[in-house]
Amino acid sequence: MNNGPSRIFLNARLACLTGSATEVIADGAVVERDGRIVFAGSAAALPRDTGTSEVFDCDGRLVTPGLVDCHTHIVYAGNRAAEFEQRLLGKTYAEIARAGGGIAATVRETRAADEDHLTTGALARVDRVIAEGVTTLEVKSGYGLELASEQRMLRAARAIAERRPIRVVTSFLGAHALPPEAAGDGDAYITEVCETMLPALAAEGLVDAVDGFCETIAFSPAQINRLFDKARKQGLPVKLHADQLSNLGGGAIAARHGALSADHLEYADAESAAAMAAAGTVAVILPGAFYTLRETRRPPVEEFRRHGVRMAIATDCNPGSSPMTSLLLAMNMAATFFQMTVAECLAGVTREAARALGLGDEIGTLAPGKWCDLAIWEVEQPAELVYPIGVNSLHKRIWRGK
Ligand code: DI6
Ligand code: FE
Repeated sequence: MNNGPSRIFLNARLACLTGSATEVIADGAVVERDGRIVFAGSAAALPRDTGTSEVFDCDGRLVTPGLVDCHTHIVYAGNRAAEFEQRLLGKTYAEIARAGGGIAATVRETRAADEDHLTTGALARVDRVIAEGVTTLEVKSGYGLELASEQRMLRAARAIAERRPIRVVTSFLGAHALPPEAAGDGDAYITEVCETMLPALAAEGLVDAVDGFCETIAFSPAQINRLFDKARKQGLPVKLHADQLSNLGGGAIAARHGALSADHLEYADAESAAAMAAAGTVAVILPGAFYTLRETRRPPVEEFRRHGVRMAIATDCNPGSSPMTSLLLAMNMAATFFQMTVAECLAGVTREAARALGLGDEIGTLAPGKWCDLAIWEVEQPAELVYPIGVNSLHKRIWRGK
């Protein structure tokens, strides 16, 4: 054992998320050494000499794993407030996209921005995410749609982790939308993504996973299959924007490639749910996009439960369909819109979100060996995190013991 500085967190009401998500240990303690948890459990079971140098009194507050926002497009330039106004006048998201707005509008602004501008813009949003107890953040590219701009986005994502105490996990989303210069040739663009962009970005260490948007207004199942075959040949995990606006069997496509997650899923069917359960593909529920687009079709949560599909919840923070940085609000929406339980909501932003990033062994629960990422809340029960609307009850956030 080494003798680095070490902390003990005492008088915690501990939600470890190792068993039932709402199980709370009333007199809990967490011992940290070198940024990792060495003990989490009832104070009565504490080893006699913990060798800790610093005591932190939680004063009976609820302590959960640091939150994990496992699906964001938080790096981008500009905003889409005007498009929001158009939608209020009756235009749909798909109509705006077909008319050159939507994702394409953010692509124009993002291509014109330098890396520092992208990082600075993202940091303003990341600070709001951090203020609500998030300790791990997934960040997608996908507003560049050509090598240099995708690269700037992913470098900006990496820069976030250099400038703030947060872990950043990147996803290369070159297959987000067809850029205008592709002149409608999706097959040729996917070839470019597979043969040029992905190898270059992966070689620079910018790609933790490969994502795609499988949709009638984006890429076909055949094109996504090509992309995922390539990604897996490069040894990269995959995840998919699936069945958000229509059912293209996206959940099953993701599962067939052993994807970490399939995300959105409003139109997913029982077949996709079964395939995802068998593959261990996490369903990432994104109520912010459902709300913003005034979607009426709900993700098949009951089907996911029946098949044993793990469910995560994320913000989908992006300038178009989910201009939201609050994971607490996302939990509240998942509960109210989709009738997800408090246990599912809390597990969805911790344990299952970690699993959706392939980090289930490192974060997401409070257990020995995991990173000591904690959120300490001014509440006593998990339900108090989920039921208020727009209330941030964070007391303190601990990232790797600090
Ligand atoms: N689905 C979404 O909800 C986001 N991307 C995607 O594939 C929307 C991105 C945007 O509108 O800018
Ligand atoms: Fe998304």
